Amino acid sequence: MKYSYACEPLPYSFNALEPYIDEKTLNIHFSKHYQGYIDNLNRVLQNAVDQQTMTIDQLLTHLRSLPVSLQTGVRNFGGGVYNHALFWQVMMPQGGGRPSGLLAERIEQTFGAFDVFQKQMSDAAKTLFGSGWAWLCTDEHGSLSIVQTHDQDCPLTDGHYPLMCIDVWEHAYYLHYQNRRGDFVDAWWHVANWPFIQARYEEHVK
Ligand code: MN3
Repeated sequence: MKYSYACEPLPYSFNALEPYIDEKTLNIHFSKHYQGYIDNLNRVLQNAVDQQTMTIDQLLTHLRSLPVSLQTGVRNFGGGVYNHALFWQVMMPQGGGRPSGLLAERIEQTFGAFDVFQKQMSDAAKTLFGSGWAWLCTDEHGSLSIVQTHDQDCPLTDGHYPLMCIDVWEHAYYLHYQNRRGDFVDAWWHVANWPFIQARYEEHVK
């Protein structure tokens, strides 16, 4: 993804993730919140000719080397664009279950068992104070780690490559789950897109 940014179509319909994520929430999340991050990032970069040729990955990876006047805008809105673009992809209708292949092996090696990983990732999402994200990340060696970020901060900025993420801003769940973030996180696993996440891992480590 690169300037000028555009809202690519969601790969499923707004009601496709029900009952786990309701149609109204997904519609507003995508059409209003995500579109807002895109519009704001375009505005931040409208006169930044050098940064317009960088990909969103490059902008976030090299955030601290950008002109100071751009850093807050790219951090908040660029993070919002990248994080959500990944979030839409790590979910699918009739998702859930467990990963297989190399990622499954690595999860078992790292965490002991899939269930242990799932519990730790869920805990990261449930315990994050305020607004932010829980992530499964990897690095250049293929090591796995669970990471929390606040607001729209992106793991790329701290050298982690994100494989999957759970958005725990209230806008991701409040209409349906109200204050019950834990119920949303537990339900989220039913829409996990393991084929995509596995392929992303294998692509990164090859
Ligand atoms: Mn969100």
